[in-house]
Amino acid sequence: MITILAGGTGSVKLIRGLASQTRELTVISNIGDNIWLHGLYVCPDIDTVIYGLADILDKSQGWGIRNDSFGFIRQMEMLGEQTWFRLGDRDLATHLLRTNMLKNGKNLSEITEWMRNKYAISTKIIPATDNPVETKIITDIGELHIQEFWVKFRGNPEVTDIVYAGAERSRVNPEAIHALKRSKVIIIAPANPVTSIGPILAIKGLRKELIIERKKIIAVSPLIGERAISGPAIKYMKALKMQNSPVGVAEYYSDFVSTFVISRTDSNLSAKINRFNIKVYETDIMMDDSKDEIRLASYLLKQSKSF
Ligand code: FO1
Repeated sequence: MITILAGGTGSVKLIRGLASQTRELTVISNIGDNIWLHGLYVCPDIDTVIYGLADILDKSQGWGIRNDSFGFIRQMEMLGEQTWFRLGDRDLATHLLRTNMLKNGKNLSEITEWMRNKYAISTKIIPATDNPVETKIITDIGELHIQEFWVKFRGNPEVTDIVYAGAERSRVNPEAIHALKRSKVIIIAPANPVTSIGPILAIKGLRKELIIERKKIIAVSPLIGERAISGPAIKYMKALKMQNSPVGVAEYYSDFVSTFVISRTDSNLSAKINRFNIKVYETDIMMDDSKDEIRLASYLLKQSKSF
């Protein structure tokens, strides 16, 4: 069994690659991006993974459903509502059903399980916690929900800090702990370390469990050189005074990661990462198409045979 800690857009490619190699895959999903909008509970990372595995994801934008229409959001705009977060019409069904189920007493794990069954997905998807945790970006214009910072303000404000509101009160999903214990290999997706993996690590009890399992944990760098493969990782890392390179990511993960996969073009960084008592593998980590996704997934599974 394999478990992967993941965010959304940056992670779904590797998840798809792994899912093509094994039916025994579990995703522990970030929940810090979740947001209440128009009375609906939106879970972008969970939905991106579900849509990605169901092959209905809009791959060009990395979120939402392919060929969706936006009649709802146009009508909301006409009515003077805030429409900076563009919910597609078909995507809306997901948020509506989820919200109704929450109101009827189901928790996020149960709802996610129901959804993946509806889409006949064999990969298990576990929210890291069923409690509310929201990533807040502290900026020069005030505290912003991560979606506000990234989508409404296009990632422009100066970032001074990042907090995971609610994490200290949250309880780790017991199923996540069970998956970590049972897995032969645990993969940290090439996701934003601060806002996709960070909120998962902040949940009480989770990091402690990862430290116990360190020997079987392999992370894939989300950076090539000093550039993120996608998204605003560098901006967040600088705000937290992390070194903005794969070395900084390796250091951030060093208490629970024993193996780190970096781009072949970053081979000059291997020795620095080794100093954190982390083994380094170098390969092509870009995933531009499904062939790349399968290639990287197979590579990770091959390297982890020795765990
Ligand atoms: N990202 C955008 O940049 N603009 C949007 O209008 C937007 C809408 C949206 C709707 C549903 C959904 O699941 C994701 C959506 N995203 C949108 C993506 C999302 O903001 C992030 O990519 C993830 O939270 C990862 O950080």
